[in-house]
Amino acid sequence: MKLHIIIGSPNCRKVQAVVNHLGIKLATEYHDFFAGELQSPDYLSLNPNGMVPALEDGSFKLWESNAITQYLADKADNSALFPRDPERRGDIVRWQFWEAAHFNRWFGILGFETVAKPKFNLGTTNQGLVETAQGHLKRFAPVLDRHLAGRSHVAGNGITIADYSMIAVESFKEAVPFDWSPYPNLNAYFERMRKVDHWARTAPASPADIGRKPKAA
Ligand SMILES: N[C@@H](CCC(=O)N[C@@H](CS)C(=O)NCC(=O)O)C(=O)O
Repeated sequence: MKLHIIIGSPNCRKVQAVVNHLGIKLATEYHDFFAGELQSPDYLSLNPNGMVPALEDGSFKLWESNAITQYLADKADNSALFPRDPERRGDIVRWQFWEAAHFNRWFGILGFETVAKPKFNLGTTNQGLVETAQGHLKRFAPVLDRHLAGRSHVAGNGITIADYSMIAVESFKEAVPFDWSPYPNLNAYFERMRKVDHWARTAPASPADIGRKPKAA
């Protein structure tokens, strides 16, 4: 199997963390975002969206990070990370859809507009979009905060693929213009999860590596 990523990408990090957790050995192909490699005809034939992550397993090509986490956990037959029981599975899938459609959608946009754009010279921050993202995050953060009251993890009592999905944008949390102080359960959860070794190991060694190929590659 081969996983296509860019260094530091939140959606790649969630898949890399699952790979670490499962102990799977797979090849990793790094792409240079800034050199436009995700728009090359070769890469677009793998993922027509021109986005990472993407997985190749023989002739099977899979994109969408949450689908990849599910596929890898099932392939490794890891029923702790992604149980077969329909109720537990439904719970996990529900939170993966929720993070992608709501929470991390807007958290990610806020991070991109206010942190990534200025840092990597990717254009002018769209202030209207920033305000829209802040508004949506203010709606969805309390949902996660209330859900996490008295819980250690998003679904069930142990870590699942839903947790790695939920914390995908973790590295932007303190940098975005958003008041997280009303959400103590959410904050404590992020503090716990960011220390999980399988996750922590996916962080770029240096900010200068983000979006670029590793020096030795
Ligand atoms: N829904 C997709 C989103 C993937 C995504 O947004 N990837 C970003 C990196 S985190 C990307 O490739 N961006 C490149 C671009 O938008 O041109 C997934 O979960 O895989």
